[in-house]
This record gives sequence, structure tokens and C-alpha cells, in this order.
Amino acid sequence: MAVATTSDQGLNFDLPEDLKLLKRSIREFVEKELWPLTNHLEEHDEIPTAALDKMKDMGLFGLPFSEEFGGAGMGELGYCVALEELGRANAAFSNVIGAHCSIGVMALYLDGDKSLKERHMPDLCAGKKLGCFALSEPAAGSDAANIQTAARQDGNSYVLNGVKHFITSGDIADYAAVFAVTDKNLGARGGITAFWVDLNAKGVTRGKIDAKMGLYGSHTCELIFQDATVPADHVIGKVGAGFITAMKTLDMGRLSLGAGCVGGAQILLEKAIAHAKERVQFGKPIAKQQAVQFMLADMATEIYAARNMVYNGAWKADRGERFSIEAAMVKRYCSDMAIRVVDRVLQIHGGMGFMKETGIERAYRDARILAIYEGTNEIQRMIIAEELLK
Ligand code: COS
Repeated sequence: MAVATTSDQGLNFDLPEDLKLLKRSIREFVEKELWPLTNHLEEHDEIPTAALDKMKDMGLFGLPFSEEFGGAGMGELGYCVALEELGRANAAFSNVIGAHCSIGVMALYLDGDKSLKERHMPDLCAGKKLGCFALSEPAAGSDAANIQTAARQDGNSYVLNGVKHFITSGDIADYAAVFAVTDKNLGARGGITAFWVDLNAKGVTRGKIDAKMGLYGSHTCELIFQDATVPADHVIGKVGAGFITAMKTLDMGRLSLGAGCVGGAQILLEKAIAHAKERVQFGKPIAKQQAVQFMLADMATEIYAARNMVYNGAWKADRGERFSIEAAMVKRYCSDMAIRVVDRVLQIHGGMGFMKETGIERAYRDARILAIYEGTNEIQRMIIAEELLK
């Protein structure tokens, strides 16, 4: 599955037919099932169970994973196409799918051994069980190698102690990819191990749901481990290789986060175009004003650039090539683009944009986190610069 293929005719940037179909079906699903829930999410800060069930029925919880483990086999490109469409709804929907597919289950999928995947992935892909990703801690956000959660081997098990925070879907997930220190002296290079942890097991507690600025409907909370026992066969990959698993997983997460940004920005641009054609000032639609036209033109250009970056990065990921620098560029650019777009769209709407009823102020609040989570944009610049200066 490739977005750009070479042939006698040269490069082909057309999406394959199965992905065009996927794109259409998710767009219809979003418009029919998710848009009507916009106000519900804002008012109740929850995705109704019935909507989650429909998302499961759509196969959204297994999209990127191979059919061998119960997934839809859409690969990273197909997943990004789907997330772009999901990004047209409240950000909470793509966030819940992202916590599960992009990073939670992805850590297991990328590095877990076959038997661990065979035991867990079919239910995860079906959405019967939900996953999340537990790396961040109160004292280790950007500096991920400085995590303090410890895992001590005890016979055929590991005993985990520590606190993870800001864990997306930590309240509803059944399992988490948890990163813990197994050798204090080795740090990121051999001292951190990834575990697939049952969050309903003894010794695991979920903290209260955090009160956030936006992203209502998608929750974060602490996960607290107090002598939580994890069987040794639930180590993801090799003991000591967990930091690399976390970084590879975040590469995937940063790519798909970019896809959600593209969809969110695209629908706002469409809203701004419609408003600019309708809103009359000084005797003509504001779309006739060059100041407004320039804003529309800049937004369309940036969305076009962002979409192509995402597709290109996903294409590389599906070819099995390392794409850390592309993922960092995608995350940095697409999130900044999404924040700029929502700001311009609000400006084009004038005072109405500031009113809750247009939904733009919600998108404005929801967008702000994009430059922070899954690695701040400053961290992305560090990753890009380090690669350039190697
Ligand atoms: N893929 C494979 N290996 C990777 C990797 C990647 N994407 N990123 C790093 N590594 C490897 C490095 O190559 C290095 O190994 P070698 O010394 O053998 O080459 C090892 O991992 C340590 O990497 P590095 O020295 O870059 O680690 P740092 O402690 O300097 O941290 C950053 C690197 C800052 C990039 C990392 O801590 C980070 O991404 N922080 C942000 C965390 C984040 O996104 N949190 C969001 C919350 S989770 S949603």
C-alpha cells in the first residue's frame, strides 16, 4: 500500500482505492454519528457508550494493525487517512482512538513478542478491550528518560511502583503500555523496560480525572502502581529495551497526530469559506476583501503542505524505514498549522467566532494542547536539529 508509487508515468500520489473507500465511509460516519454529539461532549465531558460501540463496530480500534492479529490491515497510511477524517469531529474522538491505536496498542504491536500479541491483540483490535500509553510522570515529561517508576524482578514476575500522570484514557483503558526502570544505572540505554499491564489488577489505582482547558470527552488521569505484579511474559520486547520502544511508538503517534490536525484544520477552513461568502459588510461579502482572501489562501496552502507531509511520513513508515525526523517535522508543523488555522478562522468570524455557538472557541481550546502533547514542539525541534547536526 503506497501513496506515492513510481511507474513509467512517474510518481503517483493518488490514494489506493481501498483507502479512498475508507476515507468516504469514515466521513459519512463522522457526519452521521459524531457531529450530532458535539454539544453532548462539551456539556457532559464524556463520549456516550453507544457512540463508542459504534466506533468499535466501524473497526476504528484496529485500523493500523495487521489482520494476523485481528486488525484491519490498513497500515499507517490507511490509519492516517482515517484519523484525518475523524479529526473533522470533536478532537476527543481521534484522541481516544489515538491513545489506543497510535501509542497504547502500538507499543505492544511494534515490539511485543508473537505470543503476547496473539493473546491480547484480537480483543484490542475489536475494541472489546482498550489500551493506553503510560510514559509521562510528574517529574518526567519532556525528559522521558528520567522516569522514576521502578520495576523489580521477583521470580517470574515484576513488581511495579510509581506514578504515571496525564494518561489519556487512563480512566477507561483495560491495559497500558507502562515504562519502568529496571536498571537505574543504565537509563535510556538498557535501563528502561516496557510492560503490558492489566489496569484492573491488584496494586493499580486510577487517579481522579484531570480538569482540562479543552478536549472534553477525552479524559486524562494518573495511574498509580503500588506493588503491582506483572508476569514476566508481559514484558514488551526485551528487558532494558523499553526506551527505544517508547520512542519508536511516539514516532508513530506524532505522525497520526498530524493527520488529526489536517482534518481539524480542513473543516475549519470550509467553515471560514462558507462564512466569508455569506457575511456582508461594506455592501459586499467579506470574501471579496483581500485581507480575508489572504487568510483563506494561507490556510489552504498550509493544510496542503501538512497533508502531504503526513502521507509521505506514513508511506515511509509502511515501508519499514526509520522516519523519526519526518515524524518530528510532521508533529511540529501540523500542530502549529492547526493552531494558526483556528486562530485565523476565529478572526474571519469576528465577534461571532468568540461565541460558544459557532463551535470555534471549542476548537480553539482543543487545539492548544497539540503543540504540547506527544512531545512538545520544542522537543520536536531538538530531535530535528540533532539529526541535522549528526
Ligand atoms: N527510534 C529509535 N531509537 C531512538 C529513537 C527513535 N525514535 N529516539 C531515540 N532513540 C535511541 C537513541 O538512538 C539512543 O540510543 P543510542 O545511544 O544507542 O543511539 C537512545 O534511544 C537514547 O536517545 P537520546 O539520547 O536521544 O535520549 P534523550 O534522553 O536525550 O531523549 C528525547 C530524547 C528528548 C527526544 C525524548 O526524551 C523525548 O521524545 N521526549 C519527549 C517525550 C514525549 O513525547 N512525551 C509525551 C508523553 S507520552 S504521549
